[in-house]
Amino acid sequence: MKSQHYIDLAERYGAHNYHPLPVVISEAQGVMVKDPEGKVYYDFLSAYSAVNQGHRHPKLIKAITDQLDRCTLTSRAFHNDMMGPFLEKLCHYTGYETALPMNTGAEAIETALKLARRWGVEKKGIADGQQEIIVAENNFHGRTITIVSFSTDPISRNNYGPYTSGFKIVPYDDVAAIEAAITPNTCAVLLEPIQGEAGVYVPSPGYLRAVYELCEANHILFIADEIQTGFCRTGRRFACDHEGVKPHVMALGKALGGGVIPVSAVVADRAVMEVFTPGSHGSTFGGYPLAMAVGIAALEILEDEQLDKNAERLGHIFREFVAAIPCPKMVEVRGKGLLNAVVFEAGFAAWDVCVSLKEAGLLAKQTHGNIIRFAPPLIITEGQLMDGLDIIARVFKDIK
Ligand code: IF1
Repeated sequence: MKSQHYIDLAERYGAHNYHPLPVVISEAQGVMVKDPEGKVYYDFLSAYSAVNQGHRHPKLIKAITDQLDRCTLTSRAFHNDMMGPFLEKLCHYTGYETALPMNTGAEAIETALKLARRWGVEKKGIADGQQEIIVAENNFHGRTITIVSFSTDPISRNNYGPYTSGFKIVPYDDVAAIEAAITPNTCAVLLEPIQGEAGVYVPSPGYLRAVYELCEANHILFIADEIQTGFCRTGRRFACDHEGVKPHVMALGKALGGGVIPVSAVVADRAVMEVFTPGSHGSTFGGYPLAMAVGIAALEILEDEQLDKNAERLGHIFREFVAAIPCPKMVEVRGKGLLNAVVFEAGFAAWDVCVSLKEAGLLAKQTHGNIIRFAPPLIITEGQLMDGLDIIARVFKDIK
């Protein structure tokens, strides 16, 4: 058993900071992945939405190999000929005036937080050290000390103190709670437009718009974490588009790297971004040519293949089909586009269902014990989706 060998090695030599499904992936193409024994699976997780374009999209593979042949890393001490074109492309795609490239999602969030705190001092007149940022309960924004400082999940947060201060935590999907938390020192509100880790929790219609308007009225930055929800995942370019909201700042990541390498960014208009001055922020790899080549191709694929439209259309089919499966333990099917979750009764072991799905040829991951998240690559065809849904139906019907 080759797979067991790889699992044993990871267990023996790795830190035990994850509890993965017992499956090993050694090859991948499009919506399919393969284990070392040659068994093929549908990937209905897409590396938590980092593989929206599908595994090893030919355009991405060409872009990265062409760039490998030219130049990989320069640092920001010098200019490179890929960053400008990438920034232009990202600004056009998102509708913002400026962008700042980083690598991982957590770095994009850290960048947005630093941007907001500086803006609070330099544009709003808050005393340095007094800036406050409002965040939501059950948020997930990454793993740095500062980000876990305002997590409400004890598993992510416990025993990492001393924690970074300056954050006010309010219930999600509650505009009045944000309003009540605002003080003259509030510089930003940071939210996921749909809470991913919380179990694909979609807020009430109008919530994002109301929060944005509240921020406008109080001279506060509305920062949207679109790292998971962005780049067509929810059926629009960005989840905030569903409410016609253009946040003051967006943090982006995951699919910006097309599942090839980590590429993240923060976008904002010049009046906000200009608080960053030379030396005040950066990263060795942020904006490196290899990442920029990948980022450009990742955006071109989203546009050329209209993956927002595909996600929107197939998302409806997914939710309608799953909701109709006879399965008494299933409580709710929710989501937007191809970011969906099936909620089972409290206390139900969704892990066991994920193991059964894996045996049947489809990979998905549970969250919070009783919820399974389904998020296939956005290049999935209707035929492939129906195939995956047949597997899901067979497994769900057998749940006792
Ligand atoms: C893990 C979850 C998903 C994110 C949002 C920022 C980041 C993430 C909205 C940070 C990252 C990942 C990280 C991964 C598991 C995963 C996850 F279940 F934990 F919540 F996707 F749903 N904002 N999410 O979802 O981005 O620094 O990782 O690039 O940490 O195990 P990153």
